[in-house]
Parts: sequence; C-alpha cells; structure tokens
Amino acid sequence: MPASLRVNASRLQHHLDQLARIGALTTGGVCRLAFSEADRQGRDYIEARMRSLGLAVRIDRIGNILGTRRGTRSGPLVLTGSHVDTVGTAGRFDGSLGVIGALEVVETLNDAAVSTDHPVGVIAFANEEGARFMPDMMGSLVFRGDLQVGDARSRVDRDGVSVGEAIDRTGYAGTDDFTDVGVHAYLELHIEQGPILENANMTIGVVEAVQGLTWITFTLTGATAHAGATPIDMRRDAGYVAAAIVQYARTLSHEIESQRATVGLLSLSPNIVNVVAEHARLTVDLRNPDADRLAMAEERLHRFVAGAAAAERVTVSHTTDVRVPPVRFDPVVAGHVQDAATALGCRSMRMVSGAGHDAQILAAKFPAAMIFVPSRGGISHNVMEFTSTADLEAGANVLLHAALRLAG
Ligand code: HGY
Ligand code: MN
Ligand code: MN
Repeated sequence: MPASLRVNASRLQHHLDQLARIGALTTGGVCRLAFSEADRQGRDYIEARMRSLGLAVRIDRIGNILGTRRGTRSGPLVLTGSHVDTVGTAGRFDGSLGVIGALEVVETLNDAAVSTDHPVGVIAFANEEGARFMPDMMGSLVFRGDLQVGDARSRVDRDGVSVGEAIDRTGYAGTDDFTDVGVHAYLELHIEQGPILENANMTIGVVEAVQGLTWITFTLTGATAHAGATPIDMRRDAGYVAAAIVQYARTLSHEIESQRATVGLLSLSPNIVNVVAEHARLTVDLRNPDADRLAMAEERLHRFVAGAAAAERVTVSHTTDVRVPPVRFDPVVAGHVQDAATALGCRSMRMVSGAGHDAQILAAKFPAAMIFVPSRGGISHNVMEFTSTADLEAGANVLLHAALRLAG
C-alpha cells in the first residue's frame, strides 16, 4: 500500500498559499525577515499545523520548531524540513516548500494510517537566510551544536537590534534544547532557485552536494572632501575603492572555475551628491563547489582590496561573517531520493546546489540529502519565484517515498 501513496496536491498548494499571505508584499512576494513579527506569525502557522496533525511540538531557545510523529520504536528521527524565514524580496516557495511539504507528507501518512519504524520529525529552522542577522543557517548551526545560543542572540542587524531583543520582543523562542535529538537521516525538499532543471527539462533534482560559501564585510575609510574643488590625486575616496571591489568580484567569477562572487550590500556615507565618500561598507558573497578554489578566491579578493585601498590611501577592515565549506551528501540517502524519483516515474538528474541550505549544515553531522524541483526562469530571491503545482506535487511525492524508505 505505501508504494501507491501519494500526497494531496491541492492541500499542499493551499497551505503554501496560506503561508504566503503572512508577510505578503503588495508585489505578490513575501517578506518574513528572521525573528520579525511576520516570521513569528509564519512560524506560528507551522506550529498550528503540527499540532493539528498530532505531532509532539518542541521549540528551542533560538526558535527552531520540531514536530515529531511517533514511530513503532523510539530512537533517532527521520527528520525533514527547511525554513520559513525569508529574504526581503522573497517568493512563496524558498524554504516554505520544505516545511509545508514535510507537513503534507505527515498528513498523507496520517490519512493512510501508515506507521513507520523510526519516528518522523518535521523541523523549521530559524533564520536560515541570514538576510537580517548573520550568519545564515543560524538555527541549524545551533541545532548541530556549533553555534551557542548566547552567541547567536548577540548578533545585531543593521539597525543595531540584537537577535536576543528581536526574539524576546516577538516571543519567538522556546526553552528547549535539541542537542539530544538523534537524527537517522535528514531530507530537505527545496526549489532549485537556478535554471538547471528547467533547462534540462527535468522535474526532480537529486542533490548530491552543496557548494561552499563565504561572506565577508569590508569597511573602507577615506575622507570627505568637496566633489568640485578637490583635485583627484588629493582624494581618499572610499566610494571609488568600493566600486573597484564590485568590479573585481565579477573578474574573480571569470578568473576562477565555478566561482561566483556578489556584492549585494553596499552603503556609502555621507551618501551626498557633492561630497566624496568617507566610508563604504560592502559585503562580498563568495561561492564555489571546490574548497581550494573558494580559498583561492578569498585570498585573491583580500589581496586586491588591500592594493586598491592602499592606492587611494583608504584604510580597510573586514569581518568574515560566514564560512561554510562545500559538502557532499550521503550517497545512501541520495540513493533513496533517486529510487523514489525513479519509482514515481519522474524525470530526474543528479546535481549540486548553488544555494546554501540547512541540509548543508546538518550533513556535517548526520546523513542528509536534498530534493530539488524546478524554478521557472531560474528565478529566486525575487517575488517572481514560481514552481508549478505539478512540480511541487512531484517533489512532495519524492519526499514522501524517500522518507518512507528511510523510516521503514
Ligand atoms: O544564501 C543562500 O544561499 C541561502 O539562500 N541562505
Ligand atoms: Mn532556502
Ligand atoms: Mn533563500
């Protein structure tokens, strides 16, 4: 009977649409920045779904929420989930699909009164995006025991609000601690957020690895000066050096194989039309599937920044905010994903994830793998993000059957 089990696509779509109403933007997208009121309401929606499905609910001190469905025996969980916090210009699928899809899997098991050997856990990790508070994957780093809650609570956003203040204000956190939670395997269903599956006309991505990422924040300090009266060779223009770094990020992406480099945040001060910029603050997001190339990119970037700053007599300081190595997923777990996709008759391909995910953090400690479904136009972190109901359904069915294979 389990082989014929299928998820309920309209129920899946319905709950995705309901969640997308929380933090809805007028542009059709979603904004639920970590630990904001909207994020808490989104997390509350998940909690209510967990309780309505009879899951035992626990919330830890950073706000990770875990719902557990009993197995015939206790012990390590087959854990599946993702995140419901979003970037500021999000669509309705990034993260949400992995949590809503996991709950749909549980509801399908409940409807069919299917019991599993291992308990099945559904988790929503807090602050996966890192869009407001760095590092990203904050909740899964705390879950893995590599980031202490006190350290996480001390991180501040660009307005100087700390994670602790934001959490306490919204009542986001619980009192629990998940370091006792045993994980037999972790599965994450997620949209691809790039163009690979669509270009290959595939429905399912069997994700075998995730590229590494490094986030660096540079602070450049020059001197304000009159934009008209000051000769060029007298200037210490932080904005000019910042622009050179933006340009060099693209050069790095062309020079080093499989390298991506992005300046997503850039602020100048005093940011006035006729004043040479005294300060520049910018982030560089470096990605590469190969650890050595990622290290080379970091090294070349720092060398370039030092040279460009010195030439303009601008001082530079930096913080390395995130450094997550590339990971390869567990071949057995990825094999179950592949077998489930094949058994369901889905067109599938093996691939590496371009985006970072909580599964990347868990993979360092537990057997993990991911399931991707296509993003239309390869668009994500953009309100136009879209995946068809049919593809969502296929992904959730692969999650259902991969989880059943792992849970017994
Ligand atoms: O940055 C990432 O790759 C993820 O969206 N946090
Ligand atoms: Mn995501
Ligand atoms: Mn994202």
